[in-house]
Amino acid sequence: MITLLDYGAGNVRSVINALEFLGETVKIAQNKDDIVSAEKLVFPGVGSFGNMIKILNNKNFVQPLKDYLEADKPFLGICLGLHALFEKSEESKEVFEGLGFIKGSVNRFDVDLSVPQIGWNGINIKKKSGFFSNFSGDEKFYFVHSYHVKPANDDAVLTTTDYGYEYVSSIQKGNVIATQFHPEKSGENGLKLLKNFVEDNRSNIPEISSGNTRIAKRIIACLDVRSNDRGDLVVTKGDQYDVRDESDVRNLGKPVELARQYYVDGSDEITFLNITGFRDFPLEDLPMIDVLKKTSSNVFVPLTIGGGIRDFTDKNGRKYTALQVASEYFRSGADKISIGSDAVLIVEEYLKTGKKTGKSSIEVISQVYGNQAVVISVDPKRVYVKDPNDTKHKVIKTDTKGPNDEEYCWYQCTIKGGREGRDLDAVTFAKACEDLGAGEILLNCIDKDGTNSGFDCELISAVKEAVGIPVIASSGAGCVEHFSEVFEKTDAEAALAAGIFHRKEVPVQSVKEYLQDKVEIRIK
Ligand code: 1PR
Repeated sequence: MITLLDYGAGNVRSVINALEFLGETVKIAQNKDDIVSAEKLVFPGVGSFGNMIKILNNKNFVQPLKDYLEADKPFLGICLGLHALFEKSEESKEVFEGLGFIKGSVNRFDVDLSVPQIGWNGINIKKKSGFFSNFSGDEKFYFVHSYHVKPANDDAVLTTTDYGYEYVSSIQKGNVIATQFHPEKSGENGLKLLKNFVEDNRSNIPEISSGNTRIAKRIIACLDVRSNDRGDLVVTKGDQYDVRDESDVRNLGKPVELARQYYVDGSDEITFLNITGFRDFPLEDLPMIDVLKKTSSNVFVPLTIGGGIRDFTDKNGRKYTALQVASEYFRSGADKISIGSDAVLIVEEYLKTGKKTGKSSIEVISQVYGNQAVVISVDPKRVYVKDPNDTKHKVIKTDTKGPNDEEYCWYQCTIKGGREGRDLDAVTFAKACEDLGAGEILLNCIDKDGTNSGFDCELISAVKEAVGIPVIASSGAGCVEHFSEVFEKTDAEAALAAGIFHRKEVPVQSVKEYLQDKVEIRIK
């Protein structure tokens, strides 16, 4: 039996799913006695350090946790569960004391790279440990964080990882282990790691290693989901956002089955977009929540879900907040939520007033769940102009001229699935979203969607240069070469595709095989 410490924020569902998948029984610690009597304790965490310590204090968990750690009983901390072991963190403005089990602090990344670090990175093993039984040390694990631990000495350092510089990515002190990366989201290797912890394996222990680790470019399969005319939830795919054939909505498969397939094929993440979410209300769309629950029970890479995340008043006058919708998604197994239309309206208001209200969905959800959990999905389309002075928007000089030989264009944000263009350009928009607390941009492009003609590298470069958070390039992938092109021509951290995967024209494995000796990627 594993006892799981759920302090009430973030996606503990993923950890429970992974442990149950391994055949374990998981008990949630409800009170301090559950911690005292635990045989093996897992402390997963997402969110912010200050919020976590506050909750641990309110629940009177701090002393029992300290006693548990001092007794050297088996403990696995994940992400914030690692940070909690240290004395303090730069993340909280107020001074909160951590558990102080390890001397040192938690510091923000001070790098010239995108922060948060999101993606699959490697490890250098600094201590021989049964935790890595049957590993070679070359594997990659899933990281998502803006802060990392800085122990006062090397005694407990189990692994290090490079992201701009070398930092500590896991620690071990006796039976207490904690990782910055997420085993529960690290595919088969992550499951193997959890198994080593659960079974206390100590065979085939890898040697101490050194070198530089590198973060992988991510390949993401995206499933646009909606109901067809018969009411079945299907994965669909449009051409420039038009998902209908003469008869019905295009049906390219079942969401849960396809997601599992892409996981097995090596997709680094899975994204679900409820493409009619702007019209319907997700909490009334229980099938979508069911899709998430079922998928997260056997897909162990990060899951993002978007569509309909906004404040909403139903026909009976009952009000729901965007945070409630997002929380339901997180509880059902999502690791990140993505906001589309609502983000455009929020940014318009923010640019008009120059003030953050602290109440928008982007701000509220990132405060509670951390900015790494908030993706902004934007649907821009090109507006061509003859002369840059013809518009107040940021223009680029383009190699793809407009219908009247225009050499300049700007990228107009749209809402409601591309149906409504707004007076806002995608570059300004992305920057404002970052200011408001978003952790990542999912950059679609209506002109390219479903065309198989390659990504819009001009758009991607323009947005990437404007923001310091990761950018996922999306729309237009038609062959394996398009993925190497987007990574060569732009600094995008990830590339997302839909149609070529659903139509089985190019499987995920082929993309990975092709990229293998060209860019850093994760091989399963
Ligand atoms: O506005 O918060 O409710 O969110 C709605 C979400 O649904 C947004 O993220 C929006 O991008 C998405 N969406 C709305 N309508 C459509 C549509 O297609 N009619 N799909 C839609 C967006 C675009 C991509 C697609 C890539 C790759 N899909 O995600 O998967 O373009 O396609 P490709 O590789 O086949 O070219 P809200």
